[in-house]
Amino acid sequence: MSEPIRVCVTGAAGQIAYSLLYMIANGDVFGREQKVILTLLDIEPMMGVLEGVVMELSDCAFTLLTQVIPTADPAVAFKDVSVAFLVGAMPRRQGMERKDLLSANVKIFKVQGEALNTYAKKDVKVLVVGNPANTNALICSHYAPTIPKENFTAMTRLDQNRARAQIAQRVGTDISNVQNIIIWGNHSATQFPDVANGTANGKAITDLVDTSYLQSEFIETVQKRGAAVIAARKMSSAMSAAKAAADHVRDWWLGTTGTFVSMGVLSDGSYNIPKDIVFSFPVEIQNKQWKIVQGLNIDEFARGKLDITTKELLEEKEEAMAICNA
Ligand code: NAX
Repeated sequence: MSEPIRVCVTGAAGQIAYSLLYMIANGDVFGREQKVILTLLDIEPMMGVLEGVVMELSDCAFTLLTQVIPTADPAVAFKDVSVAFLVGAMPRRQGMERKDLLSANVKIFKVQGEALNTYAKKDVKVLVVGNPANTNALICSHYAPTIPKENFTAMTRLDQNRARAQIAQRVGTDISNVQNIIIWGNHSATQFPDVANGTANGKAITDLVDTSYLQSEFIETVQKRGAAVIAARKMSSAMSAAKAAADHVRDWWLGTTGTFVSMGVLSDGSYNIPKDIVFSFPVEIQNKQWKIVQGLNIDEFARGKLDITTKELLEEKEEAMAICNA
């Protein structure tokens, strides 16, 4: 059994954290041999609720959970952390413009970037879940200049998992037989779920499923899945978002084997995506380092989709920077 690592979850009194904390403490993310100290950050008014979460974590009697530290102070939450799940963000309220949401959340991620820069370990791995996740990750990294830029990632794994499940159902096979579906771009309705390199039961998905479905209904179903869950549940995706966050960080920590996964990472210009936006690419991971999968074919249809999501990310970046510099 190795020394415990410090892991921070923000938005710890919220819905996603409620499922995510269980998975981390149970060994589903860092393995069954890795002890963890959990630091739980939320805002001051939520400290009472957070106390209840701490009680439940205690009552689960997790053998890998060494200590739990609830706090409203980022300096305490980020102190010496090896991994940070940045889940906490301002939810979109009725009547709120997209711009207002961006403004509120960009400010949160600026503060948290600065705090990570000061208090976290220099090799901290950061996953941003809170929306707009890609742009929040960019801002967070911008304000944490002493931490390598590749250590900031945004979550598109939920979109990948949704896409994989849709194809498994369509083909009539188990999820485990479906591989290498890619989410390109922003975690938003402009994302491009792409099966061009994907396989089901070892065969090309494009040979098994008709193109008209793949180029329309499939893409829209994945893009709008979050809204469909809200319409049915009256609350946003939480269990599936937590599972995706756990999948993302587990693969980052323990590596991938022979298949690729999608992560929002800082673009290096691969696939002609402009540099310096956080864009979801297919990646492979070894020794806790991700690498963008190279050499995949991008046809005219795909290029059109990549252009749309790129444009949105460039606009978000410009708005976010203006807010930060105001
Ligand atoms: P909840 O509203 O249940 O929880 C959010 C928690 O964050 C609250 O407890 C709130 O007090 C806390 N919080 C707010 N500001 C904070 C701050 N400055 N520091 C620390 N904590 C703070 O939302 P939940 O359903 O858990 O969703 C959290 C975020 O995930 C939202 O931004 C949501 O849009 C985003 N999502 C992102 C997904 C992705 O795939 N990237 C999918 C799921 C989810 O929609």
